Amino acid sequence: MTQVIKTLSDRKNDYLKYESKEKLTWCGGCGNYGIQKALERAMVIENIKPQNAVFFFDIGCSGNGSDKIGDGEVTTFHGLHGRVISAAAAASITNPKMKVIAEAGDGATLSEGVNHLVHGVRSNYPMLFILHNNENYGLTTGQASATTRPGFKMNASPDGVTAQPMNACDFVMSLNPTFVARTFSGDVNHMTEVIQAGLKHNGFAFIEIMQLCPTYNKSTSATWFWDRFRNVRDLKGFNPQNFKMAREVAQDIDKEIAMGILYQDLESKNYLEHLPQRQGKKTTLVDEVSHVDIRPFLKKLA
Ligand SMILES: Cc1ncc(C[n+]2csc(CCOP(=O)(O)OP(=O)(O)O)c2C)c(N)n1
Ligand code: SF4
Ligand SMILES: [Mg+2]
Repeated sequence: MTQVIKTLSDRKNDYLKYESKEKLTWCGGCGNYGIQKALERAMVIENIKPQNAVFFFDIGCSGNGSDKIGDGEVTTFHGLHGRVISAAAAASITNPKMKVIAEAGDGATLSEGVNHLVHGVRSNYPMLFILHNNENYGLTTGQASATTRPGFKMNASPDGVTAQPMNACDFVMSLNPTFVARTFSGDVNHMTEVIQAGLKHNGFAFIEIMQLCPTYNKSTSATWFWDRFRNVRDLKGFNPQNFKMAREVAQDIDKEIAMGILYQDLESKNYLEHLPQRQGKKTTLVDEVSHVDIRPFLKKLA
């Protein structure tokens, strides 16, 4: 912790580049404030300069972080609902020299865009993905999402939700992932640590952040989460390289919720490293496209 503070104060100018002068419009107590702070911190500690990164945001309260990071020097892309992974994946494979970070809510990730999550994970694109799981559709005022717990009374389901909730980490683990982690928006230090690990991972790093939404999700409060969280470091014999063990601890999202790096394949090869046609290439697809002479094609069209 002392080291983190020292690193941040030594790199104050780098840190300020990630800070925004825009007015933050999330509700009081919203978990998005902490998530944004942790991400900015992790970028600075990992020494990733704004010009070497690109941030992709989905639609929703989480997506509204798009104009709340950096002041002109940070590149952000605010896409369509549920489509953030496909846009970010394209960037990650066309220019792997850039650090690609994508963020989305539980609605976008596990309903509208669940297909993109599936293929993002199994393709192992070189990117960090952060799921803001506030267990509801926040921006559209508190409808139930795929992670809302049964019985919870939400706007548009006033008698209580009846469908079973998805467990995001367990779902991702069914897709042969190479990095799965879970953390909590109320713990900036823990989030920073987990995001740092995700930024260093070679492949699709999936991080679920259990996010507080005091406005619409009153059932899972900070106290509710704190009573249940168990840091995997405190679990006897836990080894994040043991997939079976990881899947087992990821299962419970009710009584004891495991947080930390649940699984990481330290030998992971990303999507591009598996592609025969990219072997031995020193250039990126972006470099190569910029060198293609399209004049002959244009002449044909003339
Ligand atoms: C395809 C599509 N469907 C629905 C919407 C309307 N919409 C905008 S934000 C939102 C809820 C977002 O919920 P979530 O993804 O969980 O993000 P949160 O606001 O909770 O951070 C919905 C349904 C939309 N913009 N596009
Ligand atoms: S509705 Fe919930 S997620 Fe959206 S800004 Fe307010 S507290 Fe945050
Ligand atoms: Mg949500």
